Amino acid sequence: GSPVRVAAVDLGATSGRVMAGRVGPRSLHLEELHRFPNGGVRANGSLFWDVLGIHREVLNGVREVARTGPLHGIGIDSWAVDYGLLDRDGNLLGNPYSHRDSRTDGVPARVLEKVGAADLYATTGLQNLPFNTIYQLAAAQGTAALESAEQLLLLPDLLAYWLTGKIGAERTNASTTGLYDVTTREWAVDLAKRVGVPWAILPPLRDAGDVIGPVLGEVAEQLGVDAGVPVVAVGSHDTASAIVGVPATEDDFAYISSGTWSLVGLELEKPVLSEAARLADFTNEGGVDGTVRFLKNVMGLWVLSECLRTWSDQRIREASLAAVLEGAVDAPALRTVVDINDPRLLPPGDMPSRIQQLAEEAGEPIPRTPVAIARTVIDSLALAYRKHLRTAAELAGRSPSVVHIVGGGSQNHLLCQLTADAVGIPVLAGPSEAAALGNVLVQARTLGAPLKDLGAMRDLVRRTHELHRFEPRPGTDWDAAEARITR
Ligand code: LFR
Repeated sequence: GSPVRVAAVDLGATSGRVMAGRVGPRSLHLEELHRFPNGGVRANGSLFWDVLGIHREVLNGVREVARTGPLHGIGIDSWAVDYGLLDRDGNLLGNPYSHRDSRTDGVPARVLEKVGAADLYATTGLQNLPFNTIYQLAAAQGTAALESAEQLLLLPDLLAYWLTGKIGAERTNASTTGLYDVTTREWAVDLAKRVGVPWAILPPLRDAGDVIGPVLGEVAEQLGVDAGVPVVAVGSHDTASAIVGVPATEDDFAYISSGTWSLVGLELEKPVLSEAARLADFTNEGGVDGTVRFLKNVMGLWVLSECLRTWSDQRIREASLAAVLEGAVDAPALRTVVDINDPRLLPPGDMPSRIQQLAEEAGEPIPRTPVAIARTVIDSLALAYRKHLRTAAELAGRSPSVVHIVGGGSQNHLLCQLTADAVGIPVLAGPSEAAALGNVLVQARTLGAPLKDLGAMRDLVRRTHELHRFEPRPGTDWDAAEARITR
C-alpha cells in the first residue's frame, strides 16, 4: 500500500513535540517538526498547566506537518491523570491543575477512610499516588468549578475535543484515574459514588485505534487542511504509546519508559491484583490492545532536571547536563544512595538540598558537588529499577531476559549501563521517541497500514531503529547498597 503520513502530538511535562510520522510496509520514519517548552505555571498559590498555550502549539505543529506533505491523521498523547472541566456550554472551567500541585496533600488518607485501600486496589489496581485523578477530584470537592462541571476530559481528550468537538475518554489514560475498573474496563461508578465524586461528568470510554472524528471546519481552516482529516485515538497516555514503541522481539521482556518519570515493569495480559501486589504498591495500567502494564512509578529524571534548574537559578554555570553527566561517569559508584521515591521529591523546588537532606537522614555521605549529587541521583535510580523489576517479576511469575529502556533517558548511557549492572540482565536502549512512534503506529493501523498487532508494530520499530546494548558488568555490590536504603 501507499505510505501513511500522520501528525503525532506527544506532550511531556517539560516539552511538547509534534512529529510527522510516515509508515510504509517496511518503513517507519519520524521527523520532529515542532518542539515547544512546557512546565507548570504558578498562579494564585497553585500550579497549573497553560493548556490554551499547549493547544496553540499543537495547532502550530500540526500546521507544519500539513505544510510539508500529506496529512492522513492526527493523534495526541500526554502525561496522565490531569484533566479539564467543561461547563454546560462546553467551555473550559478554569485552568487544569498540575499533578505536582500540593492540593492533594493529605487527601488520599481521607478518601481511604471512605473506601478501604484493599477495596480501592481490587477495583482499580493502581499504585497509590497522591495525584491520581480520584484524589484530585476529592481535593476539588465543593469548589465552584467542580460544582458547575458537566464533563471531565483528560488532557489529551480535551485537546482532541478542541479539534473535533467530540467528547470521550480513551481507555489507557482513563485507567490512570483511580475511577476505572481494570477488570471490567468500565468506569468504576460505585466507587465514584462512595467517594462523592460526581460520576456523571465521566465521558463515554473509547479505545486506542478508534476514530474520534474529523477536524472541525474552523480548525481545518486554521490548519490549512481539508475538512475531514480524522483525529485518531492513540494510546493517549504517553506511557501506553511508549510501550507500543518498545522494539521487543522476545516475549519475556521488562521495560523502563524513561522520561520525567521512570515507569518500570512488565507487559501482562491480565492485571495482578493480589494482596502482595497491593502491599508492594504496584500499578496495573491499561495498555493498547487490552494489555496491562504492571509497573512502578519511579521519580525519574525529574529529579535531575530539577537539580539542573536549581543550579542554573543559582548561576552555577559549570553545572550543565553534559558536564555533570561526564563528571558522574568517573565518580565513585554507590558512594551515596537515597530512596529516590521519597514523596518530598515530587513537587518542584530545590532538589540538590533535598537530596542532601535525604542522604543525611539515611546516614549516607552527603554529596557536596553537582557531580556528586548527579551521581547520587543516577545510582539511586538504578538501585530503584533493580528493586522494582525484581519485585514485578516475582509478583507476576515472570523472569525477563532483557530490559528495554525507551524514552529520552535511553540516551543517558551511564544510567543504562548502571541499570544493566544493577538488574543483572542486558539492557537494550532506544528508541528515545518511543511514545511518538507508538502514537504513529496506532494511527497508521487505523488508517489501513498492515500492522495486525503489537508484535508487528514492534517488529517494524526494531527493523528501523538502532539500539544500544549494555551488558551487565560484575564487581559492584548492589545488594549491600539496597540494604543501606531499606535500613
Ligand atoms: C509519564 C506519566 C506517567 C504518569 C505521570 C503522571 O509521563 O504519564 O505514566 O504516572 O506521567 O501523569
